[in-house]
Amino acid sequence: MSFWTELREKLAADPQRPRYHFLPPANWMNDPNGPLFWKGKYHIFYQHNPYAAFHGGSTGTIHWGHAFSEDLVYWKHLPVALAPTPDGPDKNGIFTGCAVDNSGVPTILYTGISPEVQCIATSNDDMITWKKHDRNPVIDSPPKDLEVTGFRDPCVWKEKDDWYMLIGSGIKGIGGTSLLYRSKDLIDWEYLHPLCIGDGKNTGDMWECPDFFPLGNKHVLLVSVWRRWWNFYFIGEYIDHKFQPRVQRNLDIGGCFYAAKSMADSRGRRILFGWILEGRSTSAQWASGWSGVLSLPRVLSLHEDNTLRMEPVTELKVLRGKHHQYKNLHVTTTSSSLLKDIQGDCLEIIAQFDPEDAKEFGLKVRCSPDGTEQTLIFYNSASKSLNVNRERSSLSPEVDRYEQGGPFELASDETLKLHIFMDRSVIEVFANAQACLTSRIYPSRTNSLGIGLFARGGSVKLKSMDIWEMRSIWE
Ligand code: DQQ
Repeated sequence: MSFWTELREKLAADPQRPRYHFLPPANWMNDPNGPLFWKGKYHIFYQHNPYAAFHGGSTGTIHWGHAFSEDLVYWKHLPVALAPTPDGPDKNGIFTGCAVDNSGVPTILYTGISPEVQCIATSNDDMITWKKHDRNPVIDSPPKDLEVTGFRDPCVWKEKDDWYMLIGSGIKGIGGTSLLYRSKDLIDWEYLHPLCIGDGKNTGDMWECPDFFPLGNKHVLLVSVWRRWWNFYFIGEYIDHKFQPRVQRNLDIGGCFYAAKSMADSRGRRILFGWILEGRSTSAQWASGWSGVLSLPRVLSLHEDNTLRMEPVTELKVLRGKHHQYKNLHVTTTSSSLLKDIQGDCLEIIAQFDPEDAKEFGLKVRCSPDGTEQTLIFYNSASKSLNVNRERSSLSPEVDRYEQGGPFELASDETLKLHIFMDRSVIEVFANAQACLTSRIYPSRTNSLGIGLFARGGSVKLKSMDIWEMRSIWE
């Protein structure tokens, strides 16, 4: 059997590999790159090592993988879009960037390394093959008068006749920033100024993967904080090419969601994707032959309090199979049994709780019958936080066990709606469309499939719970 056939069979049989989240045919992926709605199709590129399940740093391993979808649910793989050119400015790797429609010419702007320089490539066959520009790199160094912590991940948009570009960066000793450039033709760029500068202590000293777009009557800046694995979003006013952030929040409180990037589609929606990181050792990733998953597409809109509303795209409903429903259950400290007629590792769950006096309440998922494996997804009313407890998620020594979560506050008398997508090792939670929490678990027992409800320090009422068994996107 050939190496690739053997790998494909191994991946198909892997019980941890998600079935309805996009991921490459094999090996490594990290950041989503250059999402673009082009001729009725959603295109997504991604950081990809096609040869093994590790990143490889600046050793020339990182390419741009490519796929498209007609509905944001079912994806088709396309050939690798960009590979390092030996002796070119990207010989050590094709890092993150964006894609734009330049009057009918799909154009990618990306970072070549090392050193970090900005490059451009175009396609004249509807994005199947790409030609790198002869004048690469189009920006060969950071602004001379700045001492920067990094210089990568261009994000480009058009205003009237001018193109604007943000480059992820940081000013040494001050904090993360996004550097703003302007161009008439995407080739010759003039440096303007930092769009805004963070405070290093709170928001980190290097902002990777900036993403900047209008939403309602505001603008949103997304940044990924280098080495901290957090994405912040800032909402504020964009006036005279300066951005004044008014609101700052964590885009995902789980800790397994990074390098978020968005696109606008023909329905006027702003759709967000992120890289779902692994929660297992690097040796476990190498041995499995795959690493990294794309998040489900999230629709962003502006909440009345100027924070983000985040919801899964409604197209995902086509994946719903068998339906189970529960209503009006009173959950107390002693109700610990698992639900009888439902179990699974690929489920969509919508649970609505009316909090009573419980200090903590929520769901237990991926439970083995004897409880040796189980994962808790819960609200803590004392610390006002949403969390995933992975202490007993797996018997394997190779996985992360620490709790994940962060601030999320219910108003008094507010119902908690947890919209949960479980896809084998992936958990994505949307709470009241206001907070998202992405986590990873790797149960080791084949019978860790049970679901239950729990309350601690009081009781809670489950108003309703709908569960669907989810189909695979690849069959
Ligand atoms: N990943 C890319 C960089 C980016 C980082 C390299 C963020 O371009 O800054 O794979 O995860």
